[in-house]
Amino acid sequence: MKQIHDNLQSASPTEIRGEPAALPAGPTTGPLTPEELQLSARNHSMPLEALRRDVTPPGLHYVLTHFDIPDIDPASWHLRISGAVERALELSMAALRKDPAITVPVTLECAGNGRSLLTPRPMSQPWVMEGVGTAHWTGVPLAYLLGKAGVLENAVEVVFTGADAGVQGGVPHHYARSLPIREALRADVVLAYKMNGTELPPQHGYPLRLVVPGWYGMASVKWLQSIEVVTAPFAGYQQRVAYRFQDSADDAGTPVSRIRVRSLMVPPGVPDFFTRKRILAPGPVLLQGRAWSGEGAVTRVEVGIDGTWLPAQLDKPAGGFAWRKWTLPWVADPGVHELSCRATDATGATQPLEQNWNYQGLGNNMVQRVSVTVE
Ligand SMILES: Nc1nc2c(c(=O)[nH]1)N[C@H]1C(S)=C(S)[C@@H](COP(=O)(O)O)O[C@H]1N2
Ligand SMILES: [Mo]
Repeated sequence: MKQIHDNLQSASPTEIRGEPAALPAGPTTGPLTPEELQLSARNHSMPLEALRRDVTPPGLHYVLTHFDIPDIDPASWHLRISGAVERALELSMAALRKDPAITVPVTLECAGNGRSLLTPRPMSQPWVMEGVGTAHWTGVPLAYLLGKAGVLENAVEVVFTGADAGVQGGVPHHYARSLPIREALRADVVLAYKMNGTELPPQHGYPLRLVVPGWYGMASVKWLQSIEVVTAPFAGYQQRVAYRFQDSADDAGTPVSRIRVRSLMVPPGVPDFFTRKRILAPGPVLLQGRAWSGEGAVTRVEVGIDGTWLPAQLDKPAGGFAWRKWTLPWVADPGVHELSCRATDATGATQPLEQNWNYQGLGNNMVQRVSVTVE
């Protein structure tokens, strides 16, 4: 196992032997492919009814895993901190649990959320709109450990590498991402070993993961095994090729970082099993949902009823980067209605009515529309 990892770690794209790995085709308008179905069965979203809860239980929180979920023995596992530091560190789980801990409520959202609603549709995990969840993450502040190691003056980024490996875009690699030094030193960036007060589940990064509040999920590296302080920008696959806003395959694009403002609602009434269209009895109903943004606090949520926007009531947020509950009382009258919700954040950014297209289908935050038959 270690040998395979070491080979992957040092392999460059030109060293791939044998059959080249299948690359996904470009964006398509065709029916969902078996490969997309396979990905969407492995990587599940959060059922929208879970928006009723402030904190998402692990089994309802969305999951996105590029390769396989590693099976890590916490007794032999170590976290290595190295690179442009005064003292390299090697820490066991037992040692990390003795360090000071913080708990941070964080809304995580996959950068590809909403991808399957795009036309043409980029070929990857075909999220609809529920690739999101909010958990309380407990662990050691990253800044505390970087302080212990002593970051050198010439450091520019910190690279986080997971234990999971595979091939993406024809390139063998461990899942790895970097953060600029100033983000890595934020007080709320955490190396978490607990989710909602209990041990991290295997699919969420056991025994240790990074959580970067406010950033799209790709930054929060799971199954963390090493942290390297570097003096030049990291050029790993998940940094330089994946997670970029691009117009086309050959556009260098710009990196994806913080979560764009978004809101979702709990679809009212009951669903039709197959279509999931909503059926609701006439009369008063409390519409509710959650809104979040990684750019600044959510300042406004409006609910659209057949195209008329009404201001929703906002509850107190649970934290700087945790979603905020909104409610709006509505009296449903018989007929077919279209409900929607739209949030605005402190930067003035508002959710678009139509999605701006990009090549990898990232950063989608267009308003959700729910069709309801009142009868
Ligand atoms: N090691 C590792 N970390 C990872 C990933 C991965 O595939 N491997 N996926 C990333 C992506 S794209 C997202 S959206 C989040 C999902 O976190 P969750 O599965 O705990 O919700 O984990 C991120 N961290
Ligand atoms: Mo993601």
